[in-house]
Amino acid sequence: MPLIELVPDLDLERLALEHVVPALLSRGFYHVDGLLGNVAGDAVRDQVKDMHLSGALQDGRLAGSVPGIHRRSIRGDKIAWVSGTERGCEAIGYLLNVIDKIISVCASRLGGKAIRERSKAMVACYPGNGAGYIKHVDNPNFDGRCITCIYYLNKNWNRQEHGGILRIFPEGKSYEVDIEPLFDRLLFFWSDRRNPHEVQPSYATRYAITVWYFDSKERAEAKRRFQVLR
Ligand code: AKG
Repeated sequence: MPLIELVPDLDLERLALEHVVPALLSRGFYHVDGLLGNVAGDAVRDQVKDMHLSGALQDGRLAGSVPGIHRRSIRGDKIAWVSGTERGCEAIGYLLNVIDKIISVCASRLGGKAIRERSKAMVACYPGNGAGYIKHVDNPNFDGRCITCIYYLNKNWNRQEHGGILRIFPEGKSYEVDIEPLFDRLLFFWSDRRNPHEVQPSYATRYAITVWYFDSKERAEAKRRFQVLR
């Protein structure tokens, strides 16, 4: 990995305290641009591109199947799960470390949630063939996922030409929120029914990395009820 300028802990703490926590508590989502800077952002992007080009990404799976409906008309991404410690995933590991630091500062300030663990990272690529992901809720049934964090990796994205917008439909609100999947942008939102969202058809290769942070109590209960997610 090239020498990168590390994001200072103090900046991450300020980001968490001054922006992420208030926005999650009031609106339920927040995004920040320029999280890692160009050098580290490029290193993450290169690793994701390498994974894609080497064939490491596989069709994203559905929680269940609907007879007669093709998977790709529901979700058309290709994905891989990584911990960030794998060879060739060092920059992704650094990104995960940064997100973990932000969430660890937020954790005790989000109204009684106990956020101590997260999923592996889902590296995702929409290949640019018009595939997207229909409107859905990440955690509709108390599976433990509490905060969704998505880091985008796409340079020179033009929504008119490339589509690929993440549209959030905040519960009970009359407006929608459009998030462009722009390079070095990190998005946070509650994973439950407060934030239904969709990925609109994407006409250029669209990369993102997603992690889900768990509420420990809900997760423990979910593990008793369901098969473990990941
Ligand atoms: C999902 O994987 O559940 C998504 O909704 C993807 C969102 C995105 O990539 O913007």
